[in-house]
Amino acid sequence: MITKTIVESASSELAELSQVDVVIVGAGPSGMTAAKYLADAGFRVLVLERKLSFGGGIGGGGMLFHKVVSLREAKEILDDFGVKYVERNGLLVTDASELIAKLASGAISSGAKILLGATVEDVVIRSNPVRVAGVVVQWSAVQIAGLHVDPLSILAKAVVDATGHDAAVIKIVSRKVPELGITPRGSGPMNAAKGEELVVKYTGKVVPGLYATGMAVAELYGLPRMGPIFSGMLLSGKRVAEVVARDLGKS
Ligand code: 48F
Repeated sequence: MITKTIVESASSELAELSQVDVVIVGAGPSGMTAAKYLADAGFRVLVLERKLSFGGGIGGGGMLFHKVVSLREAKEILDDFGVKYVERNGLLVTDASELIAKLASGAISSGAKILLGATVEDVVIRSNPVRVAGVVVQWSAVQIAGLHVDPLSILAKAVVDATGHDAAVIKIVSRKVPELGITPRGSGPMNAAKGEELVVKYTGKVVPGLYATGMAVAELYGLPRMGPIFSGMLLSGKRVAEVVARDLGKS
């Protein structure tokens, strides 16, 4: 009965999730922030995360210290997710574990689905005009084992690369669809203030159907890395949600 219940529940839900409004690749800070705001705006949102846990780089914080910091500009987002913070030296200080838990909880409570252990290894492309129309997903366990198992695809009106320094989706599109003209530059050297500002400014549409948020934006445009400060990731996640919502016809 246990197996029957799991298989029945999962397969009926996976069938529904084979076509959604927005696929977000990566359950780090930018991806989970984007997921909540898009779900709040009424979109069907699926987050695909390669690991068996969410949070991305938050858990590692700054050299494994358990506190992470944000600029005051991210206060409203922390409040929206119910994350507690104290102010110190002009920065908002939160516990890394609380930030991870509440970003995920906020996204899920707003209606986003997060699938763990699912690696995006390719994209679906449609022509006339050429656009990204979905992602190809493989169970991470199959990929790690190096087994030859055909993957499944998920169609979406918008795909958001929230894979951090990997910029995984951007790199796939750059390599496989050269006519879309994407050339990721790799992130630049550390400059926290500039990096925080520019990552939000450059967040948005990359090519038709594909959007970037978080450190994937820095990797694409060669923006400075900013180290263990997370406001840029949260603000970038909110920003990409606004851009996608506008492009898909809700704001
Ligand atoms: O790296 P990550 O936390 O990305 P982010 O939201 O935030 C970056 C910060 O953590 C930090 C920083 C802040 O100042 O510099 O680096 O931009 O989260 C990315 C998530 O994407 C997953 C990965 O496991 C991580 O949880 N991921 C990466 N590639 C894939 C993927 C893939 N191909 N398929 C699915 N998930």
